[in-house]
Amino acid sequence: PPVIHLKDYRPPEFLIDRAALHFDLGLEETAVHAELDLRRNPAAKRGDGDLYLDGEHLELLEVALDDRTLPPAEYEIREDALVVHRVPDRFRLRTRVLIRPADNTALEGLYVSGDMLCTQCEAEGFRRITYFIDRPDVMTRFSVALAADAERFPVLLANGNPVGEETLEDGRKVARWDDPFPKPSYLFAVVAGDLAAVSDRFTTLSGREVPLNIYVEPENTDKCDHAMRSLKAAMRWDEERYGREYDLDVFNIVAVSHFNMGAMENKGLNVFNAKYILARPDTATDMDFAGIEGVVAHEYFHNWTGNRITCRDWFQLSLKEGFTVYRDQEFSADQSSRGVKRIEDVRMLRARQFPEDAGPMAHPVRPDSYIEINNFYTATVYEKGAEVVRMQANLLGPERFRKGTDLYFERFDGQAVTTEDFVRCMEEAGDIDLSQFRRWYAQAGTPVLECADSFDAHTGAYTLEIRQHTPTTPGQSTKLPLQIPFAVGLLDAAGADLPVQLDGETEAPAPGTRMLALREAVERFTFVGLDAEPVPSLLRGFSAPVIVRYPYTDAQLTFLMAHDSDGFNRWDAAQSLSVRLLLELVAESDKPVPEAYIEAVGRALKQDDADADQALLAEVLTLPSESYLGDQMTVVDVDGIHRAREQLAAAIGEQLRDALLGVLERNQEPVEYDLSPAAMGRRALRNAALGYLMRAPTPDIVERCRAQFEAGHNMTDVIAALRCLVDADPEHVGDAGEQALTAFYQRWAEDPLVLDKWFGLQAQSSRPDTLERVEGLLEHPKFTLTNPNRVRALIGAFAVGNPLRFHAVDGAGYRFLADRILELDPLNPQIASRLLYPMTRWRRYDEIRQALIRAQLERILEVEGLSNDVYEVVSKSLG
Ligand code: HT7
Ligand code: ZN
Repeated sequence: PPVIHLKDYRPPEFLIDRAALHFDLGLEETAVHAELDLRRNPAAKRGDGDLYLDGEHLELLEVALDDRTLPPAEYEIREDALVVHRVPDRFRLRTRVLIRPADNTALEGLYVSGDMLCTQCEAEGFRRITYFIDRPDVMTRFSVALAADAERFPVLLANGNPVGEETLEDGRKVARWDDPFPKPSYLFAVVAGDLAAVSDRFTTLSGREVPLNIYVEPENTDKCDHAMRSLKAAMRWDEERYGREYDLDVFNIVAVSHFNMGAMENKGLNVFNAKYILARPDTATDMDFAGIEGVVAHEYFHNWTGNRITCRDWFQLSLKEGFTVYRDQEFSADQSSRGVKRIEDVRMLRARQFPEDAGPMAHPVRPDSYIEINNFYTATVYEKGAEVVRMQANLLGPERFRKGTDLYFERFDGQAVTTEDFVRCMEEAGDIDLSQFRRWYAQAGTPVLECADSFDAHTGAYTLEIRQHTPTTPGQSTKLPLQIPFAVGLLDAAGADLPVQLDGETEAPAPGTRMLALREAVERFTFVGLDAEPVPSLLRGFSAPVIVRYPYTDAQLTFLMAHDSDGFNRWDAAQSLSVRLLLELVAESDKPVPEAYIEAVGRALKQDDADADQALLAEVLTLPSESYLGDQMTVVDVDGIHRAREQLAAAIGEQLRDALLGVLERNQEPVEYDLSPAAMGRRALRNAALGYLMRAPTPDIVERCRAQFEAGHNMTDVIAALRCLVDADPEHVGDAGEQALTAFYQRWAEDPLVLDKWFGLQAQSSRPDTLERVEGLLEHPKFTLTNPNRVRALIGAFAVGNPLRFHAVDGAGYRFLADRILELDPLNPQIASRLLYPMTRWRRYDEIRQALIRAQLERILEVEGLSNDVYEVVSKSLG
């Protein structure tokens, strides 16, 4: 397959100013009639005189130019295009095509989910709906007429504003929609179905009243409150924080059961994976609620960062995604605990983006080539992209950053632009030079900062030396130094912040954090006015997406964990301490857990009082995941990591039993369910404590756990208890795990999103027979390969969430995954390709496992007719 390069970008030869589309909707067959107003692009070079329209899986019925039906000699139908020969400079093109939604298992273009019809056009799905110039720098005014059977499809939605509805004599209904804002085809959407609306209204800053509707299948109307609340909060926040008002007469959201990703920001008609809309306390966990708040806001924020201003080409994807993730992170931080949100975001970045940046699919935030763009909706483009925007926001400070974003919105409204355009606005409004900073967009790999220090007791000078280097990544062997904002604090012996005064400065600043600007490969900073050697607190607040190496002693980490004024670094010190100990336990299987460690955890538990931030405490108490521990090793020791982590958790559970029981007592669930950050924090802390206690379970603890499960007070508590019961050794809990699973299934068999949890929990169990069980579940009547959520819940959860069993040394896990990928690829290449992720990391394992994984990758690559999606990931992984 061809490789597409950023350096080959050329403006489109033709523009489409207006598109009038008429859909005759049916599940089996839909007819699409398109009327396009085209003109030659004055900014583009003249080509061969032909018009090239993208189109795939379309049956062309008719093509007419300026009302003249074209004979076959005047056009050519290719597998992926319609070429109309020798067209004039300005003309109207009409096409009529047939598409088959019910056969569309790829879920791109127009497809069927349950009884409804819906579309997904990003990135290149519109070409499966009609012939078009399907690229984001062609911005078009769309009007749409939808005709369908009025009984089966009473709700007919498209982008923009509704401009009329009528029912015809034959029982069909026609709805017309007009979107006044020119947009790229990837933001196009239609939905048709027998849907129920949950409605509300929002009054914008300028006083316009906008109806808001969330459309769901009728049985789900009682699960939309949280999504609606989140939407209204996001609308208000965008006005207050960025001065951005909503711009259409109505805002519609639709929840869909079959969806490849989280959600889609189609103009005025956001389409969501039901997982990110539907929630009730008894069906959704606190994490689910937080996910909904974040994704609803994210899609809404795209209205300005993505829709009004869009991407020139797909290499600029982070222009909209990085900025919008930054915006949703800040929104969520403002809704609850800023500190905890930062920890969650960094945890996720380290778990997903750092490994990507160190693996065979590593690419810059602005990639320079791809085979299949769907493979580049990555943690690098999204999460690292958000960090790159965050660094600019921090470099400018809030006021200048706002000036920068105002300038960006004013200058580029209605245009398709580049990350370079964004940075230039920041530069101009911030009056700073970002020329070196731009490398963050172009250079892949996670920079490593090696830090060393020395203290001169005579002069009171403390010197910090920082060496930055970025490991090579595929296709990028030389790396240049980056501009890195590096936040530093210095602590005295009592744990208080010292003034961070640079040599040469006459006045000491107030004690606290100092932002250093790293630019060179090696930088030295000397701080003066110190009475004794300080303890450095480095990269406070995670001021840049880098890895810091500094030879902290255990005592220093324990000290930082207790005293650092920076909440993020208190957590990070606790993580580093746990990582270090766990890696020692991996290396030395009979090493006992040191008392000092248990004491440090005990001290953390003592902080659980009325004034404490329980959510933060829960984060501090959470051990690093098995995969994160693997990332810290030269060769991942799958079994050793699991053993060590279980050993440590059991030691905490046994030795701190009373303190943990105290946590359970103090943080009991009140009768009235509450979704406040404080209540969520209490649940997180209590369930963390329960998790430890269940590692060393006595009958009374098991009983408590079972009671929490049976009480069924809310899904957070139910799932936490169920996970403990399923993972516990039957020697301790008998068949309580099985019984609980059965009860859970009976209660929730008809709720797909809750049932996904049931599949996922079993797939993640560390029990030795898990793979057999997962294979059995493939045959379960409720399992299907055609629903991505179900696939992720069973197959994805096993491959990514169960390193112990997936990486079993007999290679059965690898064979299992390769088989599933090959089954899925013809159905849904996007999902097949995403499932490959754990196998792309094969070089991280021992020789036996390397050979086993490689063999499966090679087996996949030999299959004929592989999708571009799977081909690209497998070939790059092996390459
Ligand atoms: N912009 C959306 C990306 C998306 C997507 C991309 C490819 C294939 C299917 C997709 N569904 C959604 C989601 C977002 O970032 O907001
Ligand atoms: Zn997005």
